[in-house]
Amino acid sequence: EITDIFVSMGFTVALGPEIETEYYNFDVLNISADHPARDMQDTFYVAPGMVLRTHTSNAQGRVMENSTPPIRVVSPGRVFRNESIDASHHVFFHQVEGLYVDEGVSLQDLLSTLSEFVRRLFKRDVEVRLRPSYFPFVEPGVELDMACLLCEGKGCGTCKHTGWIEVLGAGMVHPQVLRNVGLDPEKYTGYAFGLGVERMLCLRAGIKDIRLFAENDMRFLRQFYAV
Ligand code: 2U9
Repeated sequence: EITDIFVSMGFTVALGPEIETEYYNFDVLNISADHPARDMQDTFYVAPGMVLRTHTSNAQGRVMENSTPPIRVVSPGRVFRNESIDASHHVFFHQVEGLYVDEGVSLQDLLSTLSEFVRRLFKRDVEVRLRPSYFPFVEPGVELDMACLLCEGKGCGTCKHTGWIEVLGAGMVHPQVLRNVGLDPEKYTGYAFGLGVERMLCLRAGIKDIRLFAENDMRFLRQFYAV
């Protein structure tokens, strides 16, 4: 469903490998060798210089190296993080990461595309907002919130009485990332975004524990698939 929405907006789908070089998982995305995300705690190292990908944006360095703008691509798939497992964290989950690079791409393009995406995924005309955030591969970085689906912005336990729910991360592609793949940041700009698939389904279906997705309990899975 998520990739269908983006494909209908003109994105193509690019897949990457689950076992990845440090270069395409980290360096090309401006995550320097001393960045906390490189820490052994967060990343499964499987051989010297090789990791289990921590995000599906590992696919997008190669896409940018091998094509010329306009580039509109989404990358779905499984990712791995060396985390303590709890109701909202798991050592594997799924992401869709997206990228749009061309001349004149703006933060307004990001906001209008992602707000249309949220309306279509959640099947209602929900209000969204951007909030400043930080990711090493974008500048500025933002998080996109939507008005709480349960209380519609009034404030309740689900939204911790803020009226807003965090949906996804995004931002304008960092000029250094463009340079890393041979694109001139004076000529091209881009936006990028990333979302957790299980998180989207938790929000849409009211699921409170991400561990349910990994337990192979047919009573849980049957709700979502015609089996
Ligand atoms: C390129 C450059 C930049 C992808 C992005 C995010 C922000 C983000 C997380 C959301 C929840 C992953 O599943 S999650 O833990 N992702 O917040 N991802 S911008 O940025 C890119 C991608 C590719 C070349």
